[in-house]
Amino acid sequence: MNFKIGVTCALDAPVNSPFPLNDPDIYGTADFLAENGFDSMELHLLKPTDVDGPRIKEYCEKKGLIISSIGTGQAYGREGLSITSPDADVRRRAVQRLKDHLDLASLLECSIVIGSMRGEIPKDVPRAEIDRRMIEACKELCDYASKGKGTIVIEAIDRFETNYLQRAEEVMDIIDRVGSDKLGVHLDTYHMNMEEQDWKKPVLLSGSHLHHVHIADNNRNYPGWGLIDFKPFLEALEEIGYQDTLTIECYPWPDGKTAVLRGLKHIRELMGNM
Ligand code: LER
Ligand code: MN
Repeated sequence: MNFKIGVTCALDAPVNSPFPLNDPDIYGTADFLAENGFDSMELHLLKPTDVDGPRIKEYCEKKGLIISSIGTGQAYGREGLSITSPDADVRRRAVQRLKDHLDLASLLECSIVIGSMRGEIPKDVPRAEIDRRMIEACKELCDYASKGKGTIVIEAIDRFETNYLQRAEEVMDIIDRVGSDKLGVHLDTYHMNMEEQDWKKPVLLSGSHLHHVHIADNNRNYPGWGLIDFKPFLEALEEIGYQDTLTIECYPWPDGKTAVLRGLKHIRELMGNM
């Protein structure tokens, strides 16, 4: 068993974000990853113009580093951009920001993550209306993505961050209703640990639609620091023939670099023993 392993990397995210490598010098971050045996990096960006696309593409290619994905959630946290917002203008601006990220993703041949930017279900709005807005936005984004090489994944996120799309089955419902192969499932073991009932079933349910994985322990520290036995999860990934990356998304404890080095070692040991 041998999956590609990467890390979520930010430029200037808030200190306690689950982005263990958080440094404006993205090239230095790429150097660290390449020099320490990682396969990929995920770029967490407020706007795609926060990086020089052609330059980071060339730099990572030279280092043999894959850019797996673009994290987009900062636009929700810092600018309130949600594709299911009650405000049509906010929805429009959120979709446009994701289209801008898709332009970068097309250049980098990677996915964009719809995490927090899917918003949540307000008390006074029926779920069906939020689903309608989500499906409408995803259809527009998949249509836009079909003109390039970028793809889209929807992350299942736990109840303490959102009340919308917390489990694989909910994300799969949206994917089925959008009906585009540009749209996939993104699972995160930290969120799964709170919302799912089994480590294998969500993976098997997602099957060939699973295109991105974040891995962290139950306490959101690096895999190996907490209670989770990742073996059944990794076995399920192998069973579906998962080909994308396992991206470490954890708190920078005791510090970012130590965390991801320990996480890499833990996952590699598990893969080696399976
Ligand atoms: C992003 O990948 C994630 O898992 C969320 O918890 C971030 O808010
Ligand atoms: Mn995640």
